[in-house]
Amino acid sequence: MAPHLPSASLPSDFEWGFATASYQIEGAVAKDGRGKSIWDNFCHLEPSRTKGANGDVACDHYHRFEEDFDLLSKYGAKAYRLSLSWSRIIPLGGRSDPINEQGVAFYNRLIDALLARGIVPWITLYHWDLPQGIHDRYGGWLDVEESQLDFERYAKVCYERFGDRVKHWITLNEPWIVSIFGYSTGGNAPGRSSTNPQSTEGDSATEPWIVGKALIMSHARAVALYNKEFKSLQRGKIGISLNGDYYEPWDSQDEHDHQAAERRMEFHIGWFANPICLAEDYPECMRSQLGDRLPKLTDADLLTLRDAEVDFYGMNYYTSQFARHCHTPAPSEDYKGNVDELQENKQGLSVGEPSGVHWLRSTPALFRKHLTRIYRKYKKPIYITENGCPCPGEDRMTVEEAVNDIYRIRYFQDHINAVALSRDEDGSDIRGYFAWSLMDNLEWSDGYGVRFGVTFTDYDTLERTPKKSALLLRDIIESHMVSQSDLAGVKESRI
Ligand code: PNW
Repeated sequence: MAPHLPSASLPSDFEWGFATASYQIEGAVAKDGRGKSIWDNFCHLEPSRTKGANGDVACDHYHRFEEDFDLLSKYGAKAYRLSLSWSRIIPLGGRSDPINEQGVAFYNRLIDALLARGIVPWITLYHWDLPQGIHDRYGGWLDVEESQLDFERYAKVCYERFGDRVKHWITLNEPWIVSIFGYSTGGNAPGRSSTNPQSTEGDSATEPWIVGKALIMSHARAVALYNKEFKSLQRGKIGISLNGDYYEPWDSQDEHDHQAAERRMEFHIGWFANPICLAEDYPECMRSQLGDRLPKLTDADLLTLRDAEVDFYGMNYYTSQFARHCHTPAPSEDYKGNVDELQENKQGLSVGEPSGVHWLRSTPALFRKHLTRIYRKYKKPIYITENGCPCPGEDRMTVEEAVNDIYRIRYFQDHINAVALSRDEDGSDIRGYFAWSLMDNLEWSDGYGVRFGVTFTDYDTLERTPKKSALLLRDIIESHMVSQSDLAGVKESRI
């Protein structure tokens, strides 16, 4: 049988590796002077809103990072995306609060251990773990002015302390999830909501939009600072990671559903990408639906955004859905842009094969459409900063069963092929791919049941066991790194 030749290519300098986030893996929450974050408190609420789980120990990565980085080497990773815990570095979070040298030393150890193995560190400054100190002081992200000054100073400390060795920065992870899950549905910390019976405080009609502006401007200040004071010396690159599904019309014959699909993506991505990538106002459809609930971006804000040009668009992608227009959304759901989201279309066709978590079905063909749409709209080089899945039934599997993760292998193959196709056939500039995640970890409000890792974590013994996909990702990616002339031959023979 002829060897399988992929239909599209990736360049030999394509960046790839695995991703994690501090609170999901580190544990050691009270060690070496770390301050509390809003996730520490949220995970200890009674009754539990995280299936009884918390990050007190998590994967104990704090004490086991050498072993974990040996796994990265074994898997052949070129790069590794990690996040910093703000409250390890500045325990109370604020711009006049003291720096915790032991926290800085921990991240220096991580960075040096990666570099010693020849692995490129990609650092996310904020992956959801806001210092509790500034939440208590002024409401955290609810205070647009205060929070951006504190985030800017935190970013500055990180550039000063780590920027000699770190050349890839991501300001924020998924501001959409931070705003909507944290302040509209209340499913994530700090759990504020006026539509969630478990929440005691919040206003879902206004708070998420205020928080969105605080995140946009915090990002902008951190990038503007890097571009002005650090870039020429440190020669690094900086961007942001945005999540967002691709949407197809539920009824392909209905023009309203076509508009609903586009509007849904504007509410998901344009909300952040218009100001951040284009230095423009929010999408028009948001302004017309939300009116004054959406805080204005002033001329001064837009000037700061202009000084905050990003080097890349970090894309977190997991799944896609169908969009159906609706005229009277429940107030708890108007953040979707007056759109119903469905996993089957009008004909009953599923958007993709179900995974081990209800919200995720495997949708590689729509991933290609998504990549191409984002590249054409925002015109930035794209790095996929998260992509992955749990296998069906994996939450109930033994380690022996879980390591045979055929669904995940197929998911990676199909999604990486979509990356290569969007590059080759549609001309998108896509430069890297990070699989989520290096190991099973605390899946936020889903606790430890949902397993996204390529490494199995035994939460009793903390033993790690590589799954098959961990060892195959390199082959999957390298199989696309055929020489251009080979590929031309393949294409020729198809004609
Ligand atoms: C991302 N959704 O969050 C986060 O960046 C990770 O920390 C997380 O572990 C990973 O995806 C897997 O969930 C998301 O419901 C959470 O569409 C939920 C959704 C999307 C992304």
